[in-house]
Amino acid sequence: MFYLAKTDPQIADIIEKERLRQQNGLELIASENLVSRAVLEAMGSVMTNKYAEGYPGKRYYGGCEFYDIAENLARDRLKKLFGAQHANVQPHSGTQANMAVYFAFMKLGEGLMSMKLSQGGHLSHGSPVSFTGHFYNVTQYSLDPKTEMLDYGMVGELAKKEKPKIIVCGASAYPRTIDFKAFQEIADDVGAYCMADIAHIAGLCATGVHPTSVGVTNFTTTTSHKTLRGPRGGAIMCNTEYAQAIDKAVFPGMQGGPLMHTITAKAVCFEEALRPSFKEYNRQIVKNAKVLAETLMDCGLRLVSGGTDNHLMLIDLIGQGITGLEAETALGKAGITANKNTIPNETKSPFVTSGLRLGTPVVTSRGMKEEHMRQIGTWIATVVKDIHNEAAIKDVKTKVTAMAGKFPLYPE
Ligand code: DSN
Repeated sequence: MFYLAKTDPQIADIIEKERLRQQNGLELIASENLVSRAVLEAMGSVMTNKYAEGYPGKRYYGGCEFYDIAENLARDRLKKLFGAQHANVQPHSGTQANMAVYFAFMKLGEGLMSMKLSQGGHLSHGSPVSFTGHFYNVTQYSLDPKTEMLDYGMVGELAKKEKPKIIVCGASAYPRTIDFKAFQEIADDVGAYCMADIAHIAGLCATGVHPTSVGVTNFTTTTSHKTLRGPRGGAIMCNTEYAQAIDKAVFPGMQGGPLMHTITAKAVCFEEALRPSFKEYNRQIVKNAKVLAETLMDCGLRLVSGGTDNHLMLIDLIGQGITGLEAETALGKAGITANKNTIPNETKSPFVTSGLRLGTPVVTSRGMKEEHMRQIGTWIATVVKDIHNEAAIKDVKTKVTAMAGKFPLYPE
C-alpha cells in the first residue's frame, strides 16, 4: 500500500480495514478463497495496462507478444490440470463462461434444463431473474424431496418430456457428489448437449477428490477463484470439435478486451494447482467439511441431505425457528462470515431464507485442520441456537479472534 497510502489514503484505509476483517475473522463462504501472494502480485501488475482483443497469435492490437505467452501458459496449464483438449481462459466470470456456451450452442427460445436455484442451482442456469430465464425456454429439475439429493431417474424423465437443447449440471449449493457421466447419458438419450458448471468444485475435480466432468460432459465451465484458489474469473473446457465455436462465442461474441492481468494470474493459479500440495489441500478441504458437518449435527443442527461429500454444507434452520438472515447476522457479530441460502422447498425469499451455507476452502487455505473445525462447529451451534444471547456471541467472537490470530492470511 506504499503508493496508494500517499495518493489515496481513503482507499488505502479501506483496503487495510478489509485485510484486517479477513485476518481477524473466519470466512466460511463456500464460494470464496484466499489467493497466494504470487496470484496477488500478478493481478496487481502491468499486465492490466493493455488491450489484447483476439487470441494469442491473432490480436487486434500491437505489442501483445508477452500477453500471448501468458495466455498460452494459462490455457496449457489449465488443459494439463484437467486433461482437457481445449481451454478458453478469457471469460470474465463463471456466468460469462456459461453465457458463451449457451450463445455458441443454443438459439433464443430453445430449451435449457437445469437445477432450480432454490434447490442449489445458479442464477445463470435459467433463473427467471437472469438473462437465461428471458432468452431460453427453461425447465428445471428438483432434488429428491426425501434424500435431498439428485434423482437421476427423475432428471432423465424430465429430459425425455422436455427435450432441451442443453442440460446443465453443477450447482452453487449442493453438498453431494454429482454423477457427470449420468448427466451426459441423459443428454445423449435425448440428443441434447451437456454442460457441467464445476465452479464450486473445480479444485476437487482437478485433483480427483471429486469425479471430474472434463472429457465426460460436452462442456465444462468453471470459475478460477473458488476451490481452484485463483483470481476472480471464468474458464471453459471442451473437446477440440467444439473449440472454434466456444472461442468465437467468448470473443467477439460476448466480450471485448480480455482482462489480461487476471489471465496472467490464472496462469499462476493453474501452475500452483498442478503441484502435489494442491491435491493435499483439496483433500483437506473435504476432510474439514466433513468434520464441521458432523460437529454441527452432533450439536443438534439439521444439515440438508444429512451431511456433505464436498467443501460445503447447508444448515436447515427451520428447527431453530430462525431465518438464514438472522443466523448470518448473528454469526457476523461473532466474527464468522457465512451466507444465508435457500434450502430445498424454501418458503422464504432469497434475501431472508431458511438456510445457511458454510464452506471450508478459506479456513483450509489458512492451514486449519479437523480440530479447528470441531471448535468452529461448536461456536456456530452456540450462536445459531441462541442468536439473542449477546454475551455468548461476544464470548465466541473472542475465541474466533484468538484462533484467527494463529493463522495469518499471509505468513511471513
Ligand atoms: N455467487 C456464487 C456463490 O456464492 O456460489 C456463485 O456464483
